[in-house]
Amino acid sequence: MCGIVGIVAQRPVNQALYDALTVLQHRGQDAAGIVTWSDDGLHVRKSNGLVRDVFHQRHMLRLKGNVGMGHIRYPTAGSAQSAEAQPFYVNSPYGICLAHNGNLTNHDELAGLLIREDRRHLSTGSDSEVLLNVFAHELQHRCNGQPSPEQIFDAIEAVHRRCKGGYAVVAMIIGYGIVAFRDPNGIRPLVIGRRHAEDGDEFAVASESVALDALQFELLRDVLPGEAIFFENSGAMHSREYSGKTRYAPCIFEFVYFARPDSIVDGLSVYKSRLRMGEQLAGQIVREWPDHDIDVVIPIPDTSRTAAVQVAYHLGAKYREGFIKNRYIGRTFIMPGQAERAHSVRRKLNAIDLEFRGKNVLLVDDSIVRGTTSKQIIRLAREAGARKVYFASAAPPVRYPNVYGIDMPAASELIANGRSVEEIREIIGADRLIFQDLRGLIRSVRHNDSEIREFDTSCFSGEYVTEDVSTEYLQALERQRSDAAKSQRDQSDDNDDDDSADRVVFASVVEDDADAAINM
Ligand code: PIN
Repeated sequence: MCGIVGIVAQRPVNQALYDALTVLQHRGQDAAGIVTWSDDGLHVRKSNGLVRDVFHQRHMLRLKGNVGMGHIRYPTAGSAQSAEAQPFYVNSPYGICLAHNGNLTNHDELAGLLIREDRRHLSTGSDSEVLLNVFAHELQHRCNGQPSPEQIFDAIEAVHRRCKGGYAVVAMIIGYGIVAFRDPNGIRPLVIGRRHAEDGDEFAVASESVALDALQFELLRDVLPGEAIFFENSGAMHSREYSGKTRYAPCIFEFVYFARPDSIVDGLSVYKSRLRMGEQLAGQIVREWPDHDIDVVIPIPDTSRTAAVQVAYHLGAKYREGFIKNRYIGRTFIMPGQAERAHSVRRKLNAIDLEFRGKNVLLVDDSIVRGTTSKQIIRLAREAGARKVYFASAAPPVRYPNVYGIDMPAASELIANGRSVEEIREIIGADRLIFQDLRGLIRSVRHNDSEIREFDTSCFSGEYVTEDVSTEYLQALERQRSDAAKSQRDQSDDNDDDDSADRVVFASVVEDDADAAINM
């Protein structure tokens, strides 16, 4: 999962971009990058690591200009050591920088066509680089001199026709402005914000509205599925809806886990949807298990808290914070590699024994993906003295891989893939296991007066909204994502010490370059 931001302002944007990326950090901790543009050229800083580690005072001073964009990355597929940090850059037909959140499901086919037919060179395996080159190529066809909003929008329509998958994109056409667009199914989120300045409006686009809050921009609206936005450097905003087929089917997993609770995604409050998930889940527990003997409801921090409060309230049971989380350790779900994951729970969570001793506890989590942490947490609860340990998931079983940009394991590593609830219960060692059903989840997220009628629920249902996800594609993904494949890649890197040392030196040279201003 990744986070993106773009700003066109009347004053320097470096600090604002940094602040926005910091607020979006939960969407990826692997790499960060900012590019800005001022009269003396393009300024770039990008590297692997957290926002606070990537940008130092000297970098910030160099990121001059009133227009710029930023990205934070977590690799979508494969292992953590993937292509370079974003934004990516091409210099034809204009200098264009691009960053994206999502995943192209026809990446391989597009990459082949770009090289063979469009005569564009690709230097990484990243689909953001593919998107950038498709966009640049389509723009090249249409523009001769200053690009007009109409030409830019025509190029984006062509991008939509060629690219399949889920994507939210921000791009900077150097010297002209910032472009943003979203896939025709609106899978990945993207919002527009506005701030009134003394000499005109300032605009921003970002993956989540929390980034706008931090910058004190008002949330104007979501970018519509397939819609394209262009902010001129002067501050003028243009937009065009996609003329092709669209569906409004945002990724439901944003609401389950990824987005921050204080974000409004597609007009829906993430926080309220999680409250409703708890309410629905409690209803389901009462229906399926009317004579339950739950003494206390305990959330597995952090995401599940919002739902767990409502589960307890609607069950009429006590709500207690039984686990304390060390806040200086990364989120388990997005830590690469099974081995690290297996060790991480005790480093991350500690139980308060008195909340468990002699009690029948209901642990609530937002979802069960691999089931590895659930299993360890249930063990922790038993060691803390619980009499019975029940487990409830605010989302249905994750049975299928996500192909639209959420970093999920291979299907074979999802505990619910091909297993019944009873089999999962046995593996994780719970005395009882309850999953929210999909209808309950959809009902929780979809507010009555929302215009959103459907969601991408593929990781629960196996139905992919883009309808192009074939068995062959899923098999290739399985080969790429599986832990076995990852550790094989890790091993071949280890066996290749001289080569990797060269790569490090090369990377540091690139880094120095990346710091510098590129004059146009
Ligand atoms: C983690 C939220 N949440 C916890 C992410 C664990 C699945 N996992 C998905 C549960 S946090 S497992 O609250 O944001 O820190 O099923 O893969 O073991």
